[in-house]
Amino acid sequence: MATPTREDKFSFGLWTVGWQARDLFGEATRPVLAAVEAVHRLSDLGAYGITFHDDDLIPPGSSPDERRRITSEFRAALDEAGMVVPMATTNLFGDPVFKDGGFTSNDRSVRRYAIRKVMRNLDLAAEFGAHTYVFWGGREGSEVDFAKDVRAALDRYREAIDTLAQYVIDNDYGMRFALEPKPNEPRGDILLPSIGHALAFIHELEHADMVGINPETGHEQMATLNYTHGIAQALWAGKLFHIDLNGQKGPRYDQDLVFGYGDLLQAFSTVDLLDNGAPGGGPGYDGPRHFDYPGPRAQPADPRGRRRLRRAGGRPWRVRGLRHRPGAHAGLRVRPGPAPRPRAPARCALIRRD
Ligand code: GLT
Ligand code: MN
Ligand code: MN
Repeated sequence: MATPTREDKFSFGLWTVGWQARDLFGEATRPVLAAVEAVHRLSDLGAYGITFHDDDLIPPGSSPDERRRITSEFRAALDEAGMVVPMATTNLFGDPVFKDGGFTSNDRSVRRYAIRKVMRNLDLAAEFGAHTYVFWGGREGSEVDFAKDVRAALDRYREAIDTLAQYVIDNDYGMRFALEPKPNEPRGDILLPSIGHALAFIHELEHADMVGINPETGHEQMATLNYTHGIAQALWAGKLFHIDLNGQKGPRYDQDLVFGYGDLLQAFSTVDLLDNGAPGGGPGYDGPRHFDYPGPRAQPADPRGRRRLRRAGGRPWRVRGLRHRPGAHAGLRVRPGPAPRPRAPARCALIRRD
């Protein structure tokens, strides 16, 4: 097995190694991991860096004194372990205020707050020497298409990134931005869902030269895209500024599972299926088929019964030594049913088979 060394330049998010193994269905199953301890343990394992969201390092609501204490302890741990902070990012998703997004919230005051929150953490990131700043817009999106004007949202997204890029330039922080695409989770649909969308967006920015992307394996796979091709395209565009590597399964901070195309349309098509036999009327469907399986007991036991059955056009059931004839399969008689008509959903579900 390959053993990582500092030269490999692996870094880990405080929110990933410090994740308390809590999912939607249960409470935390791991103890809190202090940031200082994470620094030392990662260093022992051969990592070269550690990264954080503002709120991972400094709990929201901390006083200025607490903030100073936390940052100075973190600084001391980094120096002692010889670790660096190559990247930092902002939590624009945890607080309920961001339920409709940060930069693209429909509420102007939330958009302003989001920009201010990033600026504050840019100051801290610069203090720790970060050269990359990641933007993962997990809440920038919508649950239903009517909830957000996507063109207005993209304008606002662009305005936020332009403003923050200018802030970095004005303060001479020498940082580059990396946008991290993801198609869904936690929003039903997230803006900039793929590497390609993000590249197109960057093209429209005022300081496009200082903005690239931070693609994550699982995120492209969620959209059933080829991650390697995406990375190749990012390289080709000269925009691979950072990269998140991870698998999709196993205990981890987020799920990143490949969900079905689960939107409202499927709810409508399911209702149509139950009401009308198939979504949209089912053009190629020639009606339901009923399978009658009387089972061995239903066979007339005596020869007279069998003869009666033959006269009526039926044939004795043969389960062993299968006798094939059109429309019959091993003990199953198949006959075409009537054309589909609307039925009560419960009945449909129980008796109709195709
Ligand atoms: C979240 C997301 C990650 C991002 C993080 C950065 S948070 O887990 O799915 O891939 O890198 O904000
Ligand atoms: Mn990521
Ligand atoms: Mn992820």
